[in-house]
Amino acid sequence: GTLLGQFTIGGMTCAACVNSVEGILRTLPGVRKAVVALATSLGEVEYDPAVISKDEIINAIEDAGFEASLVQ
Ligand code: 9UX
Repeated sequence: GTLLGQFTIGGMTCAACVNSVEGILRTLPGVRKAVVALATSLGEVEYDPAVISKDEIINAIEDAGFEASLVQ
């Protein structure tokens, strides 16, 4: 199955940041879809919980130099 995770992402100040975060998310194993919005600092990620966890998704965002926290 696939779950939807919503994350608040801090530190994005331009469209290139958004592309960077989306690119990182889309390379992660288990991530099926990732959409990041600059205006709301929100990222929506469809992922397979058998492959990757919410914490691993957050860690990947933070490793790239942004802040991330779980919305739900
Ligand atoms: Mo450009 Mo966006 O260095 O933070 S990618 S401002």
